[in-house]
Amino acid sequence: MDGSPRKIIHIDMDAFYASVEQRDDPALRGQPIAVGGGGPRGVVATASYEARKFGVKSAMPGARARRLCPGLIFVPPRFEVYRAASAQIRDIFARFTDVIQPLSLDEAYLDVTCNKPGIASATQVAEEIRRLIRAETGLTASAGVSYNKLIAKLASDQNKPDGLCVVRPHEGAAFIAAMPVRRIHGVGPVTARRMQALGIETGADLRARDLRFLAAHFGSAAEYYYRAARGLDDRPVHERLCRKSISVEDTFFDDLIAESALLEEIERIAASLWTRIDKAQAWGRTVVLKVKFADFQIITRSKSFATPVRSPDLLTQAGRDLLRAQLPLRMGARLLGLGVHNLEGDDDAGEQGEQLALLL
Ligand code: DCP
Ligand code: MG
Repeated sequence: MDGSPRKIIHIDMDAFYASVEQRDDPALRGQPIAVGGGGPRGVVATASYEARKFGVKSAMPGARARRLCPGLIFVPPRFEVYRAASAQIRDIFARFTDVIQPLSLDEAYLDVTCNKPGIASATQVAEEIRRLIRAETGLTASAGVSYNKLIAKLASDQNKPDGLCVVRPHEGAAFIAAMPVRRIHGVGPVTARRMQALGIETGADLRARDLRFLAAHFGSAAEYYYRAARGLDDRPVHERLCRKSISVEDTFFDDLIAESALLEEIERIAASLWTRIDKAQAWGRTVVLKVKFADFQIITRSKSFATPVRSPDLLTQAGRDLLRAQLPLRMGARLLGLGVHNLEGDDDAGEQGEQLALLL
């Protein structure tokens, strides 16, 4: 550290897809809406704040959402419109800095330590960006302003929607102490459950454990958690790395051997993978299954298609087929994973890849 803290902003659009739909159709304004499939197998991509009051949220099956909120209006997604809005906000970011790291269509980190207009206050930069986003896109964004990525991202969520939250260097440690650990970037659902089993629920609980304890339980991630618990994070804001694959995996408390349990698990993993694929708007041609056995041996099996996999059903089917080909397993599985590789660019994302000639 050279003594002068960085100035990092995390910007995240509010109820992004839903806000775009409400912007473009006045009849939807003030209404509980869900963007996504309303059919029997559909999933909610996002919900308007009016619908969230009923408990409707991202990744929820459409049927459940309808039960929670009987008046819910389902709107089919229009990805090309979301991409256009995303390009507009990125254009606004670029007026302030070139050090931009988009995380998805609606979210990015910006390092504004040195910014193009030469504005000294990062808070002022964030307010200016929010103002321009509203003026040019008709949408609202929330911003977190802090001295690192970890805290800026947590902060942008703090006063949503249309909110701003600033966490200064001397406030960072206390801010993290109050956070549930599952909200800390890098603590996935599996790690969060393991931490919970160890009595670690909040940042303060995490901070109370020493590095040796964390290393014994979390291996190479221990140092990151140790520093995060103290509000420290040196990760630089960088341009999006070219993503090679997207995957989801889950480690089980008890090894799984029953075929029904394995198939049920792979379906759950496929659903969660689809959520990520959809959010990243990145589709791949190759579906890869990973199995880690009780003896830690890992196998991967893949299946490639002529065109990218663009439906959750096809993804689930491919996962199931890959797994079925391995059944019965020679011993219990301690981990299952599913991923897609051979990703394409966003360019022809609108086209539906229905002709799925099997190559392999
Ligand atoms: N998205 C999705 N499936 C998910 C999560 C998100 O398709 N499981 C899409 C729809 C969202 C967009 O990505 O509009 C941005 O995701 P966010 O998590 O930022 O959620 P929102 O912008 O919708 O709401 P918030 O106001 O909480 O940021
Ligand atoms: Mg958002």
